[in-house]
Amino acid sequence: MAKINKNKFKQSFETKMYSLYAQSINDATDEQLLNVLCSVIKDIISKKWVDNKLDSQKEVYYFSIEFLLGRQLKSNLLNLGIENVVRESLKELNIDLDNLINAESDPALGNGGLGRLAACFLDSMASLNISGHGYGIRYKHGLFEQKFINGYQVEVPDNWLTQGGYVWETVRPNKAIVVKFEGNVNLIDKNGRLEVNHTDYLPIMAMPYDIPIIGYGNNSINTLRLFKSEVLSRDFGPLTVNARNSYGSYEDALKYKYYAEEISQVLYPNDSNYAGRLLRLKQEYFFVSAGIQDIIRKYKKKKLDIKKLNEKVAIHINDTHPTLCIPELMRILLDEEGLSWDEAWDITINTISYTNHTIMTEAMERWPKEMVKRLLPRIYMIIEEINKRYVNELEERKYDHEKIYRMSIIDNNDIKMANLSIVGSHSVNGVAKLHTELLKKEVLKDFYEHEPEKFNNKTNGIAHRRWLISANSELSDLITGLISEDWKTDTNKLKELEIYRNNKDVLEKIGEIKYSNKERLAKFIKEKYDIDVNPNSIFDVQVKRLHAYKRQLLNALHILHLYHELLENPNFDMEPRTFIFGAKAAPGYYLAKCIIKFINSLADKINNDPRIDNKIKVVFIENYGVSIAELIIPAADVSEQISTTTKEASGTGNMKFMMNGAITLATLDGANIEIFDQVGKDNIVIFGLSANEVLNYNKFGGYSALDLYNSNRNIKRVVDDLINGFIPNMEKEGREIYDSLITYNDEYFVLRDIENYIEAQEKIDKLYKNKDKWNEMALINIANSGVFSSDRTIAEYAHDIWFKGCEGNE
Ligand code: GL4
Repeated sequence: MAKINKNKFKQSFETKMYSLYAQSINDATDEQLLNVLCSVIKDIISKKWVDNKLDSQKEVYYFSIEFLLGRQLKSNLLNLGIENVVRESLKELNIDLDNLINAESDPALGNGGLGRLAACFLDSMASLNISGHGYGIRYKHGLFEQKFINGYQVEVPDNWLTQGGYVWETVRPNKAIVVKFEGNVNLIDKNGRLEVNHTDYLPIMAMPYDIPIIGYGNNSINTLRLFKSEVLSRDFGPLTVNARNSYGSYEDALKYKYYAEEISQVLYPNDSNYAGRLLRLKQEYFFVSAGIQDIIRKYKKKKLDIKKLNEKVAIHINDTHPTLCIPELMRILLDEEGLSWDEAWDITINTISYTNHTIMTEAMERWPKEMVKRLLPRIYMIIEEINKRYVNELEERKYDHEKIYRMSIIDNNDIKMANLSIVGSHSVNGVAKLHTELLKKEVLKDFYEHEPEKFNNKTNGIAHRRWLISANSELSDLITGLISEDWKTDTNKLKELEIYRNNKDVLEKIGEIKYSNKERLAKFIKEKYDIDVNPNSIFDVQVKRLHAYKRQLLNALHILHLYHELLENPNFDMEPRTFIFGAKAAPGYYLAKCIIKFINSLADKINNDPRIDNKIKVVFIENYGVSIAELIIPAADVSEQISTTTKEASGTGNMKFMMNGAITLATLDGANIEIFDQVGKDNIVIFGLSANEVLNYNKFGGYSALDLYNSNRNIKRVVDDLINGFIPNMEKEGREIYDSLITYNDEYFVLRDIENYIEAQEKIDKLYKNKDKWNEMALINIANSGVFSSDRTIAEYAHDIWFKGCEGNE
């Protein structure tokens, strides 16, 4: 832990204010105060933020095209153990720390679960003393800001680098790297050795921006290195002798500048959906090549033997976006280090490991051969060779042609990135038990049968420091008071809470904390949207990306059903409910946008209908992201995890809610299954089709949404409301949703699961009526959430994948 005293801190703060802004504290804006504070903290950690690891320790490099960090100040203070001293010192200077915490921009360099997971993993690697670093892209614009105008989603560009930079970053021009695009490649035979001559390429500079990743209470500081793309500075002259002359004319120079800067300009806003655009491919190769070159340069500086790379370096690829790590590492080992194919291949496979995050075909990356060939000529050659050798290996096994075609890396048109990832790595993992089983038995069956030893499961986890200690400090303090502080570094200890399951005082306290978190959220909703919500109502929350498979539509149709029940029978017995949504839709995803409009129109109608006596309120919170999640999740009573079974690989929001004492209402999908296993059937509410039922429908058909609609009154009533004007201002959108359900036979089984979902919701209603019982369920959930800390996940990655066979490295 960092040691600071108040006087010294205040002095440093004042000095820094003068040196940065030449003004006094009294005249400073919150942004300036924040800058000063972060700068002082950076000074405190700077000495430790050098590579002080022993040379003998293996390093892990986590490549991810997204890192959804969230604000850093609070979590840095927590991890350094200096929040209280800093708070008090600032108070003496008349500054409120919370204002500065809220003034920090929220780097939204990710879409959803996949990017947030990468951020949680960084936190856990540092906290577990693993020398583990991230590589990614410093997007100028992160995920768009969402606004609602007349209930429609409107996207506004994100501007997280408002003041030209980010408070936590340090730019390192001396470590910039050249990445080569396009051009011609000639192989020249030099006395039996092939020399590779890449000419006329476009050199792009990858400028590293480093962000410190601070471990919890252990003095360990790792690095997240994000690359910004720029035109080449003149210093690189000798390194780029064969480069295209991009400065030939004024026009050429402008074109070149545009080409270079475009690469790190904006994050693709798709979650679980493959964009397939040339620019995206450029982004992928850009950060992969820069990262791999960086690793090799560092490694060689230590004068280590390149043939032993995998003993000192582990490279992990977060889904297939960084899969070009495989041919890029091969390229360097072959062309620059002069190794033979077999030597290079052995090192590559043993260094690289891969996580698959989805089984949905629309998310599986495939790059057109021609595109890759033109943009990355040498990389294409290497992939072709990998494929050729792999197909030979499969033919030797006498597999049939169809199977070989399925398993090949290149087919008639495309390069299949998942296949390349599996073939070029030593470990392939899924992100929850069911997901890994589906990979092994369905989606990647051929590969599993071919090389079963590569496959393993690593159920996701979350940074409990951010999502419990920091976001819900009252609950965290209560826990510490009951079972001591040890749970903060060993979340399995949360289990000890179970002895309080019948302790009325403790249960009441849990209820009180939840209530005060709900009040805090209600206040926010009132201020922002002028909607009155009752903290005594059930806060029923679904926050995540908007996607048909996540079934926000099911939730909304159920609300509509309840509304009808209330209208038909004003004495209908139900606990008051506040349904809270938060979700961004990909800008090009029309159905998702229609669902947003539907929910907003429904909210408008219900919230303003005096007949139902405030029994239901619907609030769609704009611009869902990490910061607002920290306010919403601690206030939830019910956690909606209602994806079509088999579709949600894991989910991680589900874990955050559980850890904060919400009751999960879920299908047996993704990690919901493991939550069920932890808490037992009495402390979770389950509904819906099983995985096998969904798989069978998908394989053999037999589902008719129209039949259900015709035979079930409840279903007919809510589906008709989509198009009969009952909910105003959504004619077109209602029709679109109606068609997805009826005309296109309800791909995600919304209508098939709705009756079951209504019953499950009735069960929630009944359970909530008994407050002691409800709080006991909350306690059991908290007590059994320890396994979902990303510390556990990372310890497993380290033990089973990254450090396997390395003694004394963990
Ligand atoms: C995702 C999955 O959809 C999600 O279930 C999972 O929790 C997350 C992290 O493993 O990865 N896959 C893609 S693609 N986006 C995701 O959020």
